[in-house]
Amino acid sequence: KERLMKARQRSESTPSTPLIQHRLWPEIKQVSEEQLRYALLGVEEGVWTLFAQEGEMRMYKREEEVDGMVCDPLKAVHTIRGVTAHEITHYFFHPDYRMDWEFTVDNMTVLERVSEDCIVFHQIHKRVWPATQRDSLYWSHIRQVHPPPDEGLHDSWIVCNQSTEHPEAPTSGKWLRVNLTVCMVAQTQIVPPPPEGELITRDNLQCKIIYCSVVNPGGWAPASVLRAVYKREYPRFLKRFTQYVIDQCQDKPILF
Ligand code: 6CM
Repeated sequence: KERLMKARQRSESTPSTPLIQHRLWPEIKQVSEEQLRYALLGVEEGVWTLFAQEGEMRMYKREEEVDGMVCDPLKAVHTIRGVTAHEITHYFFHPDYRMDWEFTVDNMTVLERVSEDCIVFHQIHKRVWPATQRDSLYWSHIRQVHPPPDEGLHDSWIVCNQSTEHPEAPTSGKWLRVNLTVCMVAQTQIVPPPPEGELITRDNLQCKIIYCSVVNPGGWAPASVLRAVYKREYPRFLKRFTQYVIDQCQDKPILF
């Protein structure tokens, strides 16, 4: 039974064939694996500063500037109940739901559907006065984490977003293009386990979430305004997004 389960997990975490054959695959593989390692590293004291905390949610940042532009790495950890890692990453990845929870975006376009597990997006972000409006162009990849997770975890999934280029959306004079590296790692725990012989219900699900982001604003933006916007918007985003997934899932069968 154990061997069968391992084989199933191995095949589920294999990227799709169209993705492996795509020009972006070597980069997607390398960045996603690197992001997963980075997300799981934790938040070392003295390196990361806690800037927001509410319930189980903790948000940390490191203040960093590149060529005078604020590029503060952000790491957030959260635990929610009643949903699985697959459900969390499914709603984060799929374009159908993006505009339901993503309030910092004015417009989203799917530029290329590479495969069921990879999409190239173009987004126009809401303008923040007095700065120029920004856009972003990135590939987004979803996968179950392989090898299977540690003891105590049922399964783990990741979505990784990374800036890229695409002939259908060259940079224009209209927007400044941000450069982003974002990942969301989610891990299902069965807590408390159901009584012997009973099926798992949503009352037995707990999901640990790690969200990491590094955004280069791509051109001049006042540092104090940018940091104030991030301090307000990132906690808003994570609270809104996780509540959205809980609401979407409550009356649906569990998606493992
Ligand atoms: O990860 C998040 N959303 C994903 C889907 O949209 C995706 C997008 C990341 C965008 C990252 C932020 C771009 C910020 C652009 C505005 C810069 C304003 C500069 C002017 C300031 C004076 O990964 C959730 C992103 C939540 C962001 C708060």
